[in-house]
Amino acid sequence: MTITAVPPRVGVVMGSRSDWETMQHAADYLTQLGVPHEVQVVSAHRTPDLLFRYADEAVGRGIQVIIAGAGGAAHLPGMLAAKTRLPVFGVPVQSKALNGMDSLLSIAQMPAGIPVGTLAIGRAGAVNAALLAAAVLALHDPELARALEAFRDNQTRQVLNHPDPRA
Ligand code: RP5
Repeated sequence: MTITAVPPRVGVVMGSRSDWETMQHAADYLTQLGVPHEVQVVSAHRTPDLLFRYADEAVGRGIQVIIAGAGGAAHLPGMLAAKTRLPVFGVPVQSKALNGMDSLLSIAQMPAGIPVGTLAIGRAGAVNAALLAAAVLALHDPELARALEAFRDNQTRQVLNHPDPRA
């Protein structure tokens, strides 16, 4: 039997291996929802040519959404967005020096014309980037839409079934 690898629909990229601790949460949620994705370190500063190549080739390889995490002077999401028409969701990684405020402002403050959808700093942003990417893909994917609805129903049930915070 031939096993055919499912081509990735979401690209999860990050500026450094050190971002993985945060970005693994995006990959985990995509896996939970059954969204085929790839994970790669692409640094705007250390590997600018790779960044350009990744952005240039993404559409042709079938990538539909890019999630990009970076910290500090976080150029990666904005530069990717400048080079591809794909939706780019930026995750500000919590930096040591400024607690991620630098990352947040670097990613959020894009000049008009090149949008980056900016999420919260850290784990919440990584999780929500995955959920937002899934929501975009679910517009034309009924199976994924059902998976997303089931995830949300389950999340609601968890809260309603455990109302006492001490228990
Ligand atoms: C950014 O610099 C990366 O996204 C990372 O958050 C930060 C620090 O990178 P390392 O020095 O840990 O590789 O480009």
